[in-house]
Order: sequence, then C-alpha cells, then structure tokens
Amino acid sequence: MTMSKKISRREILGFAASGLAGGALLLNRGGEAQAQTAPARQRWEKSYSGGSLSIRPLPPALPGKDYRPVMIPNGAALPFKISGGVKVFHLIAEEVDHAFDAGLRAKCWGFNGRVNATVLEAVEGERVRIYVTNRLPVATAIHWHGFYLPNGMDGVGGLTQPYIKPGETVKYEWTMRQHGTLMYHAHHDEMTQMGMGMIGMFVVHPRNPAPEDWVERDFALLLSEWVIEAGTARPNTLKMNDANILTINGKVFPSTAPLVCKTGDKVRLRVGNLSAMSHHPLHIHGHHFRITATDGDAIPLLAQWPETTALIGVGQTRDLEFIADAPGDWPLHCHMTHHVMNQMGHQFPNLVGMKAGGLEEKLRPLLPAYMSMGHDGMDMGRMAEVMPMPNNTISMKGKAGPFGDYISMGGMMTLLKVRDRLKSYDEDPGWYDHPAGTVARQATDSELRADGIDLSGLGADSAKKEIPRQP
Ligand SMILES: [Cu+2]
Repeated sequence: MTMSKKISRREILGFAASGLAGGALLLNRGGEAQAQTAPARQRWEKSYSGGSLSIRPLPPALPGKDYRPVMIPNGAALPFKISGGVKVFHLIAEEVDHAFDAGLRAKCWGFNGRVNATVLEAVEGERVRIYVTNRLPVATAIHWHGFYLPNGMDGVGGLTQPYIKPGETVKYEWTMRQHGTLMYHAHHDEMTQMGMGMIGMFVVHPRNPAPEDWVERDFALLLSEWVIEAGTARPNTLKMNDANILTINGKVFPSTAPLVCKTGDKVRLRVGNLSAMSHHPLHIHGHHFRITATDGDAIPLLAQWPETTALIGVGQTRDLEFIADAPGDWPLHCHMTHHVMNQMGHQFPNLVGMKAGGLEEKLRPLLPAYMSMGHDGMDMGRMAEVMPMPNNTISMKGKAGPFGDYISMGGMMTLLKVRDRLKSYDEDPGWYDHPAGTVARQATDSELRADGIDLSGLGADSAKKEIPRQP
C-alpha cells in the first residue's frame, strides 16, 4: 500500500463535524500509520470476531485531540500512560467505603477508589495494556465484556487464565479491532464479586468518526442492583433476587448527578446493565430516543426506530440518542416500579383499599411511631419523615422537590436537565423555571363550570356513585 491514499470526503466531514483539529487528522495519517488507517476498519467488518489478530496497531489516540472523552456522572475515566506506542492502564481491584447516598454507606468492592464508576476509554486500532492489581482478600479475574481479543486475554478465571490471587498483578494486552460501548467485570465467583461492585464500563471511540457519530453530550451510565439490608454495612450477595438498592453509576436518586444539557444538544446515553438478575426498561420523559447501537455495534440508520423505553438486559449495552429540545427537568428512570425505590422490603401486607385507622390505634400503645401503609397506598417518602429508621439507611424514596412536595422516586433514576441558557455543563442549574401558564395546577370552580364538569355528586362516598359519562 502506498502513501498516496486519498482521504475520503466522509472522513474529512467526520473530523470537521467532531470539531477536532485538522492537524490531528494529518498527524495520525502521517508516516507509516497512514497505510493502515481507513482500510483497516473495512477489513474488520467482515468478521464476527474482529478479523485477523495480526493486524498492526495504530498510534495511541489522545483525549481532547483525537477523541472527545465521555461524560461520567458520579465517576471518572481511568488515567493512562503511553509506553512504547501502547496505551497502558492500571486497574486496582480493592475494597471501597462507598456512599450510595449521604445516608447510606457500605463496604463494597470496586476499582481505583470508585464503585461502578471507573470507566476505561480507548480508541479503535490502538493497542492497550491493562495491569490488574488485586488488593481484595480473595482471588479474581477480569473479563473484557464484548471485546474482540485473543482467547487468553478474555479474563475468565480458571478457563482462560489462572486466578489473580490477592496481591498479584496480571497483564492483559490486545489491539482494539472495534469501537463502541462495552463493559468489564469480575469473572470469578461472579455472584459475590459482581454483587460487591466489581463492574465497569469500557468505551472505545471510533478512529474515524462519521458525521452522525458526533454528539454534544455523551454520557456513560452503568446500571446495577444490590441487596443491602437496612442497618447493615455490606452488600448481601447471597440473596439472588429482591435487590433493594438500584443504582446508576453506583448512586441512587437523589444522589445521582443530573444530566445537564443545552436546548438543542444532540445527546447520547451509553447505558450498560451489569445487574445480577434484573433487566431494566429505562424510560425517558419529554423526549423520544433512537437506539443507535447494541453491545457496541452500530445499528444502521434505516433500522433504528423511536422509543421512550429501552429494555437494557443483563449483560447488554444500548446507545440511546436524541435531541434534547424540550427545556425542563425530566426524569430518566427504570420503569420497574420497585427499581425507583430504595431498600424496599417485601414483608409488608398489602393494605391498599383497607381502612387501617383502627389498626393504628390498637398498635400505637405498643409502637408509638407505628403508621400503617393504607388505606390509599404506601407513602414511603412521608413515612420516612415520621418513623425512626435504622442506622445507615435511606428512605425508600423521596427528595424535596421544587413545589414543596417531595419527589416520590428514588433508586435507579436521574434527571435530564435541559436549559435554553446554561452557565456551565458542570453545574446543576437548579430547578426548572417554568414559563407562565405551563404548570399543572388545581382547577378553579369557574374553569370546571365553563367546561361543564360537575363535582357536586362526588363526595366522600364517591366510589359508590357513578361518575356521569361524557355525552
Ligand atoms: Cu429496573
């Protein structure tokens, strides 16, 4: 192959759209790297396992120059060094005293001081070397989930490598023959180790981004679930279901950092799910998105369809893209109703519809703080305000909202904050300032009258009366 390969219009557009300096483009194509760049990816696409392993690596790419790093709410990217043309990472598996929320801490296992929120980033074509040091009291192995790599780098303890024993450091190394949203996690005694938090995201950027790859806001969000009994300080990894802490990047709402966007921004949510047992139907308000990639592979434009809820199965990643063109504070949350609660227990009898007032009176002499969950429903947020809670526990849901009432959600939930004017992407812009006349409020008598709605018959016993049908 000669040095005279022409740069295609698509490649130029890709870099122009990405806002990167043309100099970086030429630099990457200078010297001997030039002959390998663009055709390489086309060769890789012919294979279901990344193609030939003997491909020559491209030079390491740099953040801010050759790619734009992802945004990691409540987390950070793992730093790297470049050594002999290879990108070198050092991942340290260790115990972390982790705060899910101000009120709830637990001794978890994670990487480099963080739980669920240490993200590795690489670029297609480069060679990576990842040292994994085990500072846990038990053996482990780290699997690179969704990657094309030599079998011996796959990180399955006992199958493709010996375990990494406590105190040992193991070296993984391979050349990135793909790009996309991928993950990594412990692959030894998974139920315990992943349940303790040994999971993370691994984002590989394209070497030659296409114009449609460009987004203004590119968020990495890892979903997980935990069992932490109220009052305890360690996850219970033996429980196989009934997870009671549902997290995004290791945090529960209201401690999840909001996703701050400017009106009109193109947004990508890279969502991965490494929960033990639960698939999460992630739902967004106020917008529709398209699923643009699954498990790191792009979906062709014509095959994408609009959704407001995407099911992220255990072990899967999905890239969701949309234009944030509706200003406001919009929930982004799992639609499983128990997954937007914290430390939900299942010992409560269902008291909905039951008049429990008498029961309360009988129990109060024995339990002064007793408050039943009936008869309209379980008001868990309010309950937390009046009932004493065990140490190291958070309320099942709730945070003071902008209208005086609390927001009755918790757990796997965050806020998409879209604003016309922003001081900074890095600051929470506070609550949305609604334009006049755009907030739902109590209807006035004159409004009801004008629209022919008669509430006079709907007293306390309204359930017994038939609501008049519309003509
Ligand atoms: Cu869920």
